[in-house]
Amino acid sequence: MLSWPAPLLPTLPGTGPVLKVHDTARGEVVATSPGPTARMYVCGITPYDATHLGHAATYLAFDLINRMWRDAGHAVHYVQNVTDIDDPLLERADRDHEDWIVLGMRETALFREDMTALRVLPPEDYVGAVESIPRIVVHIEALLDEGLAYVLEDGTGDIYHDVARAPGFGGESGYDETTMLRFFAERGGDPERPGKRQPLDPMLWRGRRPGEPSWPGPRGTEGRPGWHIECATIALNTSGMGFDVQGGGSDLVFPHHEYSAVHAEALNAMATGEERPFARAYVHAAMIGLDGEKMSKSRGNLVFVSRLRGEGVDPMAIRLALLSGHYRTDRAWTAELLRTAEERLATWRRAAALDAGAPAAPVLQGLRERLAHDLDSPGAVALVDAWAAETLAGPADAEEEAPRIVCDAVDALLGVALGDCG
Ligand code: 5CA
Ligand code: ZN
Repeated sequence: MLSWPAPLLPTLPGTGPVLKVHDTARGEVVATSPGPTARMYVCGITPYDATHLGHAATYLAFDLINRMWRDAGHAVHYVQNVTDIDDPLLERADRDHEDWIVLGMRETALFREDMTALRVLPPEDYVGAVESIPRIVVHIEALLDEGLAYVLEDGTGDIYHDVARAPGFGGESGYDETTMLRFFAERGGDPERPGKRQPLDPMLWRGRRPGEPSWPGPRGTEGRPGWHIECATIALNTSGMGFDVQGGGSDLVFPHHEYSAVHAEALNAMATGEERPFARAYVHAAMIGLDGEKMSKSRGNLVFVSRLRGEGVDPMAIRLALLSGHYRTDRAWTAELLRTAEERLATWRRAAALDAGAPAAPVLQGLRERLAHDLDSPGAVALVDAWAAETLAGPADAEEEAPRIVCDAVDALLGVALGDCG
């Protein structure tokens, strides 16, 4: 699939520090240790509606990781998927008497525009589920051949992964069975379905149903892929095993990331005889809410990035509003949050436009330190606030420096472009 255009990324003096992030599997903040090319896979949208501020917040968190690795001298291979076939897409298209392909293409195009406006660095590989079906089928056939997957004997042609036999199941979320069963039922799983070997077995392939689109499937059947095998396959084919960060919102901790990992680990063990973890760290962004509830398409309590843009809101203010909270804190979107961000952006811009300001080098160093420590963006924002206040208050003194380094640091590390800089 087509990705989106990259924003200019200023090069900063020196090199950034080692990035530490919270890994869900280990339950603690850990140092990332990428090779020359850092590898990241982040779960992309299901394009049946426009990008809301919850999606945006999640992609901004991973954009900070991307920027920090680049600042530390790594190349970054960033992969994101598009779940361009799944139940919600078909249900929405049906409701609106629309072609599901047209719906998906339109919302994906809008997402690209929103990401571009928010200055999110684009993925090197932007990959759809539909275009990946032949590779997904190869993987499901391999699991069937090995006896790790089974066809349900109810005539539907649905295929499941026998997770009880999968090494490492539970390793990503660390949840006990009761918790798993609860989340599985809440988030698209079917623990009660008769004929499964275990309630927690996830669907790999859904046999053809009347009125639903279908593609050639495993062993000459027809149907469409399950959700978790989609991400396992796309990640394996683009990033390989043991990539540095698997990312998404905290609603993906279980079942999605657990099963993506378990599918991929089983496939890798079959192919190589080795047991290796799918990802080196599983990083999850907290949920953005509105009026006390998680912002979600199914609840309909959404604030869309594109609507705010349409109202003339500066995307840099949206970015700043979302980054003024920490990525691991569930938080609410409010009109007040946006107003504060707009004022803050105006203040930063006023300071940056001056010919001289408070010392800049400590701001660069401080931003690097704050962000390296589990993406402390609120701490980073506070540092720039202090610099701007000092600069605007200033009578000139001997220590004054041109704001250029601050502008570049805010742009390269926080992704906030300040425009004309002194
Ligand atoms: N296509 C799948 C992932 S493979 C999916 O979850 N799509 S989504 O459109 O529902 O969500 C896209 C991304 O936004 C996911 O990483 C999800 O965890 C995240 N997300 C969804 N709602 C919120 C929210 N309210 N706050 C923060 N992140 C959210
Ligand atoms: Zn995914």
